[in-house]
Amino acid sequence: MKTLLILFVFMNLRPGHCTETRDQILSITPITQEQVDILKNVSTQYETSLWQPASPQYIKEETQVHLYVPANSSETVVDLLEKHNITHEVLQANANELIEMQTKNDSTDPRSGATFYERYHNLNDIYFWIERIIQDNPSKVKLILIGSSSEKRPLYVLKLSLNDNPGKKAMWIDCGIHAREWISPAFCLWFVQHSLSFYGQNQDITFILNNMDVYILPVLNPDGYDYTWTTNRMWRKNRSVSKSSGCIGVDLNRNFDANWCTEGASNDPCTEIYCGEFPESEPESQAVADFLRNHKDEVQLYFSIHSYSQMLLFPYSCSREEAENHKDLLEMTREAAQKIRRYYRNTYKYGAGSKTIYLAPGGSDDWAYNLGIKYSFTFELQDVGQYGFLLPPSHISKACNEALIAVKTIALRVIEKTRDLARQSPTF
Ligand code: 0X9
Ligand code: ZN
Repeated sequence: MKTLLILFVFMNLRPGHCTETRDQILSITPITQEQVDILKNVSTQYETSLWQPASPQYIKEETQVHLYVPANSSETVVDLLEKHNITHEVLQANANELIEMQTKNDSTDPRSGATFYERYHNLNDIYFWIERIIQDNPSKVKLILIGSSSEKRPLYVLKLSLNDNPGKKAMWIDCGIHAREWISPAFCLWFVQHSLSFYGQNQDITFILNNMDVYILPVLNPDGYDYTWTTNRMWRKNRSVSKSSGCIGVDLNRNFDANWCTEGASNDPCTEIYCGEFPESEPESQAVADFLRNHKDEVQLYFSIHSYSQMLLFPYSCSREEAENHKDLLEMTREAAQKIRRYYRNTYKYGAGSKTIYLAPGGSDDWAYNLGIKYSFTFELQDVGQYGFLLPPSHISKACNEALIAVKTIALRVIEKTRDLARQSPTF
């Protein structure tokens, strides 16, 4: 009986003998240029979604590629890789299950001890959350409507102002510029909750909020985010319709006016890194740029939250040039990465974007930097690819705490530095 049972289990586990093939996440490492070309081809010609890098143009030899392969193309894709001897391994054999886990809002499940902030939320729930935060904290949080998306959804910024110290500066945090990076909006919610709960309790957050207001945009790309909940979990761009091609979406992190649409972006509307018709052609990027232009004397510190790959990046990504305060930025991210390692035993890379990840022009961090916000960062949160964009809800708390300690470390340093500067400048 036991032998029969083992035989039965074995037969059902044999590749190609599964009752049902599921969506998979593959990690593929091309070695030769020929393999690179084949892989570029596979990722564009077959129904797949390239996770890492963001576009086939960045695929290079001896660098891991993460590819989401839907069940219906998995046999063809794997056969092609095998035929050309391209090294690959399965990171996730059942991505559908991961998607289900992320969307199941198990507040009704009594076994789940997860709090609101340890779950992912759809756009409507986030709008409701914003409303509730404002109602519950009328003296601490203000709601600012900075514009609307291309499908006319509101773009709300929360202003946290917990203290009325005169001449207070501010930091900006945006989340969800890329639709599929769900841990990012989760972080914005986490940050607000942490600030409101621990102001007056935790020394660092109290000091930061005594010296800075915080502007938080929880979902910069609401149309894209909503689309990942309703239709395509792998969507990256916004949802504006290109007149010329009929293809949909602009990569909002290629649409800012920082070496716009040069190497590392594409003018093809059908690609994932389409830069748009002109800089700030999209209502979402324009709203952010307008707001920051109007608050540039106040905002000293800029954060844009992405995933995945565990990196703390700073300008420039739009060129190989070094930022004028490169040393300061490097030191700040080094310290933040060290804190993450010490407190959470996790490794984050850090450095200028163009050298640490890839050349990618038109990004919000570089644009904000050039506007005069000299402390400008992009964080890529967890993980490094095991789950990628499908990071399970049980990982939210650790991922957010890591990002939180990095934000706090950098904010404290910025306050310290700008205070020194203020002391140095002559008083009349
Ligand atoms: O390519 C991007 O926009 C970011 N990586 S992601 O995988 N989340 O898409 C990196 C952004 C780094 N900064 C700039 N390119 N300015
Ligand atoms: Zn991103």
